Amino acid sequence: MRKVVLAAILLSGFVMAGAPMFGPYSCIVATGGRIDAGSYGAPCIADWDGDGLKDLVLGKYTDGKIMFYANSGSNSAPVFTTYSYIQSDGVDITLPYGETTGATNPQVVDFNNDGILDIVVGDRNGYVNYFRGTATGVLTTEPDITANGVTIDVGYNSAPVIVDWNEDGLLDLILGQENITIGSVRLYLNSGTPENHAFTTYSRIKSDLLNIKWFRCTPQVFDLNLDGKKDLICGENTAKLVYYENIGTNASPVFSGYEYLESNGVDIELYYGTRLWVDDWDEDGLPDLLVSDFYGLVYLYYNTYTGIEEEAGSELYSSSELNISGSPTNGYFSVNILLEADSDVKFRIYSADGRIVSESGTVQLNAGEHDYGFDISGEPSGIYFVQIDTGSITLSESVVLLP
Ligand SMILES: [Ca+2]
Ligand SMILES: [Ca+2]
Ligand SMILES: [Ca+2]
Ligand SMILES: [Ca+2]
Repeated sequence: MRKVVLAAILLSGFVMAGAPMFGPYSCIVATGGRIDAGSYGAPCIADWDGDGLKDLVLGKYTDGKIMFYANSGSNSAPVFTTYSYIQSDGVDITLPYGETTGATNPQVVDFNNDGILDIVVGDRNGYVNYFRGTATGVLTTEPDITANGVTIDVGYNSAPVIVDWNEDGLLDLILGQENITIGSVRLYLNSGTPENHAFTTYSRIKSDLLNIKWFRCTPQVFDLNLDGKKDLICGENTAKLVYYENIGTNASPVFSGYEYLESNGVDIELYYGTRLWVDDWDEDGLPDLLVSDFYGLVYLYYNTYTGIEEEAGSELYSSSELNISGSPTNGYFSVNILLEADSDVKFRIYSADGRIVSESGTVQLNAGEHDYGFDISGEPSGIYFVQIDTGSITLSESVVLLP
């Protein structure tokens, strides 16, 4: 459904930076052939041994361990030979896995700002594991990450990302999960200090005001289209890669619709449970994709992006409009907006008694037409209002939700 909405946005002249384009894949190799995590690899690229060369850290489903391939080549042409398992407190890190799936998806990050790399990683049982680097160069096992003093537990297949989501200097936790009943990407903002994280409550990451839902979602956060704003890319169980371009700001990301990332013009669709990383593998300035799936190999897709779409025709609009189609509705309806000028807009849906049902962050939109889909099927029947606030004008229109 939202794929269709996105197409409508493109057709109506919405100028997008465009999704990156990728070529055919090759497999990352080491001595002896293709690197193979067994099943459900989860690549992470970081200079784990601190020699200035990026390395491959590879989580694996098969036994819940984390492989480390040191790069003995260069940063623009990595070379791998053998691996070792990453240890904590002197034993191989071994995380729970099971039921033909797993979530040993390491994030190498200096989580406590002491200049030493740490590892934060999910597991089958839904917890967020924290292995802290120490001054002697080894990891020590810390308690699982908590929120309000309670161990975070998403049920199954926790998939953490550590990133400063709101650009306040504190690393936050983005957390994918298996379950899609309510939503599958949580956001825990850090209210602690750079040295001591503190998480309390979470919100859910949304697109078009709806919670993002992908079964066994494995999110990553990178600026994939190089516009200076972090984007969201989700691996998921049917093995596509779902790209949410950030149309808000870097400190307040906003998503509308999504696109599947493509290889040679065709949706990338591997075999169950994609887990991804983004790295400029050949150092040509364009972010490339590393992906693994059920088969455990690590696929490399080079970015073949050639440029930004040209600005759409400079039609002039004499006034802004908001139109709704699909009302009365059982839940889903679409909104067409005509903007007379480039605007920073906020979307709001509220009920007849003034209750705000949902509200977006600020979205930067170009002059012209835009189409969005909304779903209010979870709300009681009645009259609702969709409001668009551009700062200078406010447009609103009613929609009737049938019982
Ligand atoms: Ca290295
Ligand atoms: Ca650290
Ligand atoms: Ca933050
Ligand atoms: Ca971006």
